[in-house]
Parts: sequence; C-alpha cells; structure tokens
Amino acid sequence: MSKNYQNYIGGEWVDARSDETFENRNPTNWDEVIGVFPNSGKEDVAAAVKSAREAFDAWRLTPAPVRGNIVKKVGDILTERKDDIARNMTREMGKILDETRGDVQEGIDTAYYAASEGRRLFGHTVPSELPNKFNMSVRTPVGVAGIITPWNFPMAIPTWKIFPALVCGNPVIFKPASDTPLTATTFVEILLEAGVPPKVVNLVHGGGRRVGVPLVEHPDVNLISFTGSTAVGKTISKTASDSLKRVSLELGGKNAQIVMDDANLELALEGVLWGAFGTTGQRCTATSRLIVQDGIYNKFMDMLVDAAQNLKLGDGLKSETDVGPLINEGQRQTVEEYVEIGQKECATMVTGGNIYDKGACKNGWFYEPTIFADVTPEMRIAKEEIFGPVLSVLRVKSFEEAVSVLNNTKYGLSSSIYTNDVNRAFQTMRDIEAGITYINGPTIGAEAHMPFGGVKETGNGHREGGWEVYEFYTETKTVFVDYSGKLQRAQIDNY
Ligand code: UN1
Repeated sequence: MSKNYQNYIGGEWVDARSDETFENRNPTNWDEVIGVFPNSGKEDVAAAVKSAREAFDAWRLTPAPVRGNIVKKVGDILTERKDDIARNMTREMGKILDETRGDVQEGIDTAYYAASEGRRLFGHTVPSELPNKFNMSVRTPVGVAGIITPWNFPMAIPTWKIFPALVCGNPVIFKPASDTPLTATTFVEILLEAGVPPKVVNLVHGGGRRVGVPLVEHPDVNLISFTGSTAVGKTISKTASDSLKRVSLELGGKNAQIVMDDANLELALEGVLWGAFGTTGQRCTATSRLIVQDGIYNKFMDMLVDAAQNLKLGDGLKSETDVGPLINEGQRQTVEEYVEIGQKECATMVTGGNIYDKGACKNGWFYEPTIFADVTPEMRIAKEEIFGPVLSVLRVKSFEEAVSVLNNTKYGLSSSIYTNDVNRAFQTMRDIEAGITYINGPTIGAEAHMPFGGVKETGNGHREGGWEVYEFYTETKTVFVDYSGKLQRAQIDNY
C-alpha cells in the first residue's frame, strides 16, 4: 500500500475538498508508487488564501530577525537530513544522488543567506529639503505570496522563493509541481518543525489548471513567483495583470557554450558533458547548443562523441550512474519528437537517438544522450527548448560569429565560453545577451548568494537569489517625519 499524503491548509493536514487524488511514480521504475497526493482544486486554493490572509498581520509584525532565525533553523534541519531528502528526491524525480544532494545544499545555502537578510532588509535615510524634517524609506511585506515551482530542482527552487518571501513577512501558498509532491511535503513539514507559524505556510498539491490558475486569478493573492515554461509564464503574466499582481517569472532557455580554438579542450569537454547531460538535460540552464570554432571542431567532436557514449544511464541511487531518466512519459515523447525534427531538418545525428530500455532501465523513462552536428541557426533544434539530453552543435569561423550565433535566440538565461584569451572573455561578458555568463565554466552552477535569472523571453526582469530577490518580496514605503511643529510645504516654502 502506498502512503497517502495531504495538503496543509489553515494550520491542518487535509485532503482535497473533492477527495480526488493522484499518484506520484518513480521515473526510474514506473511500477514504484512513491505516494498518493490530493488532486486539489479551486476551493482548496480559496481556503489556503483565507488562511494566509488570516496569518498576515501577526507575521508582518514578527520582527524580521526573528523570522530569519526560523529560516536558519530550517537550514539546520535540512543539513541534518540532507542525505535522506536527497535519496527520496532521486526516487521521486530521477536525477543522480550527487545532484539531489547538491539540490538540498542549495536550499541550505539559501536558508543561511535568507536568515542573515532578516538582519538587513535595508531601507534608506536621506536628507530632507526642508529643515527639521527626516526622510526615509522602509521595506514592508507585499502580502500573500503564491509560489509555483517546477520539478527539476524540487528543493532548491522552492527555497529560492519561500525563504525570502517569509523573511520579508509574506505568508505563503505553495503549489509544487505535481511530479515532485513528496519533496515539497517534506519541505513544508520542516518549515513547520522549525517554527513557521501554522497558517503562514500553506501547501496545495495538484496541477497547473486546477491549482495554479485559481491561485493566479485570486484577488487576495498579492504576488506570484513562477518558474517553468515561457508559454505558461506568458499566460500567468496576462492573467495576473487583471488584478495588477506583482509577478516574477523564471522561464525557458536555449543556453549555449562556446568553445574557441584556444580553449583548454579537456576542460571544455567536462563542461559540456555536465551542462548538456547533467539532470538529463532537464534544467533551464542546461547546455542545449554547443558553438565550436573551426580550428578544433573535428578534434573536439571526436572527444565529445566518445565521452557521451561512455555516460552510464541508470538508477540515480547507484554510484556508477551518470545520467538518470526523464521525468515522465510526456517529456520522453517530447525528446523523441525533437530528435525526429532534427533528422528531418537534416542535422547529422552523431550519437544517441534512441529510447534506452536495457537491463534495469526497462521500466524507466530513459533516453540516450543525443548529439546533432551540422546544426544551423534556423533549425528548430537550434531554437526551441527541448528539456532533455539533446545537444545541437553549430560550427563557426570566428569569435564574432560565435557571439552572434549565441545571441540568435529568443531566450537569454545562461551562457558560457571556453577561451584563454582574456580580451575575448571580457568582450563576451559585455556582448552576450544573457542573465548569466560563465567564463571557462559550464552553463550550470548557480550559487545561492548571486542573482539568478535571464533576459528576453526567459523572464520579466526579476532575479532570484542573492540580494536582488528581496526587492521583489517587499514594498517600499517612503516616510517623512516633520518635527518643525509647523506646516512646511515642499517645493513652495523653501524656494
Ligand atoms: C534550473 O535550471 O531550473 O546552477 C535552475 C544551476 C542550478 C539551478 C538551475 N543550480 O544551474
């Protein structure tokens, strides 16, 4: 019998109002049911909003350093249970244990950074233009925060959003991806254990249409933070504009790594393998395009194909595994479709291109690491986000062409160049259109205390991580204190 899990609404663990449920299965072995979760709907969202609203006053009046101390405790508990959480995360979504441990660690780092922010949340004091008057800006919470998260970083991404929301004094409604409800449940249990007051956090399981949409539409939700596809992000943005909600969107990518003739090829090879096939290519920051300069093209491609063929697919809990499965059947179909598209577009498939169902992988959503060479910028496999282990390689003659090919995309999340030419490195930092640029490192490798996000259709200008995310979760209140004892008319009495 698989275990039944619940929502957390109004300070209690409860089933969906409709009593409907959904199953969560292990993508490495679809016969294994991880748990059964509530398939919630609009009424559950409404109850969660009511609960969060009730909690708001007490939470906003709790001193920010005290809120930060609770988040610190969450970090301590995550540290103690890192390994258990990581193992369950691998069972739940398939990526290898090293990566799920990293995912929890990203949450821990985010907790400690957020805890310290509780003792900053700086405002400004500014001189007044009038005598005996004091001017300042202070930071206040925004209100009820709706948090919608993906399955590829089931711990890290919720912590990127929920910790700053809480530290800034906002109660939270958390709608996790329906592919990773277990990690989300564990996270909420830990929030409560660490001392987040009952109604301040609310967890509502279920899909985008049933839970996400009513959350975005609800007039009493003041902000939405979403990580997911560009298509869904655009819909959220439109819907939220009806109630003028504040929205932070972290969307798709078609990230590229450039390898110049002068690069350290061994290093560039390690980078692209990790960037393209880590998390089975299912990251917004995955390396989906590789741009290689002429002079080393043949040599580098030989190295790459050889190394990709040696990657071991399998159960992420086993130490010998390099690459786990795709998250679900739909995602594997998408990958199969893009491989067909690449073939029809006459790109050259140099390795991969098949479902992998050998041995212990027969009941999982595995797909071979796949590389297309001779890809040109107008092909769909050079333009569209695939979210799987498929790498498109483009050959260029010069540095200028490499940058122009890299920028030729509607997305702008992460980017990378391998070169030993310091001038080129600095030109890259200046000219590449992306929110994140790595010099001699792969397209993945975010750190919790640095801003994370992208330009163009990757987002709407906000950043997660680091100091910038705290702007999103606070309003600025401008305060004037006149201690002159008389009416002082700005712009009039002083001129
Ligand atoms: C994402 O791809 O959805 O460094 C987030 C990185 C990861 C975070 C990626 N730690 O790219």
